[in-house]
Amino acid sequence: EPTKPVARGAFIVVEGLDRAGKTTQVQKLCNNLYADGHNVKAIRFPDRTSPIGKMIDGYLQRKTEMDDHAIHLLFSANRWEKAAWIKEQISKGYTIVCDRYYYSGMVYSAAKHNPALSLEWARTPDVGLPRPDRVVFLNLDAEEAERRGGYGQEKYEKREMQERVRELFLGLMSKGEEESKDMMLFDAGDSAENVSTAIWAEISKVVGSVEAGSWRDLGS
Ligand code: Z5A
Repeated sequence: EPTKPVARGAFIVVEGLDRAGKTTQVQKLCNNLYADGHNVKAIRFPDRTSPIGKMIDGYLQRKTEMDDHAIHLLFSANRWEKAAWIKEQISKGYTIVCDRYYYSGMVYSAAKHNPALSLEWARTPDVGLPRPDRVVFLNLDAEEAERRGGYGQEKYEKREMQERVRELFLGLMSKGEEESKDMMLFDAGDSAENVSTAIWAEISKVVGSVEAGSWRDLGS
């Protein structure tokens, strides 16, 4: 159980392209939060361990084919199966740091250029999920991403797809809706240490406000 009484924990999402350093930064942020005395838990989407997650994993590894809408709904279901747990942990005072969320869900599906699958359609199944207190968006150009070890073998790991995803992410930030208000852009091309310092400067304030009860309610 958490050690110090707080209004609630914060819900922080880290988003970005393949190789932008999400895993690296989630780890560093959790370490900083922990060292600063906060109760913290890290999660990631897709969560490949659940039955739905295993279907997603098979698709990403090109072992199975799926209709674009069907796989989109599985990614969303994979978040819904964790939603009650996220709320419960936050209400107990744990700050959750989450590697990818519905922002990835929207932009990766919309980047497929399937005319029957718009960004608006892609948002719909995730409506009602816990809204993050802050979304850290790690911005990196495609060339730099490629320099970081090249793309792997998974479904979306191609340059053209990554460039469309990046444009759609940046588009989300300028839409003036809920998503854009929550997102904050960080230059992921800097050293991992500098990126981590910049993220900490912002997120430590957010978590402090949330714990003190002076942030909005979760989900509102
Ligand atoms: N997807 C979707 O379509 N719909 C959804 O709803 C969701 C996801 C949730 C799998 O995601 C795919 O699912 C993904 C989106 C789609 N497809 N793509 N592309 P995933 O999260 O499981 O996998 P990933 O995005 O490919 O994660 P990753 O490869 O582990 O990337 P990362 O976490 O951003 O990077 P990293 O592991 O921290 O760092 C990558 C390398 O760069 C590593 O060698 C580091 O040491 C290095 N690195 C990190 N930071 C730096 C800096 N600052 N400088 C230099 N080098 C660095």
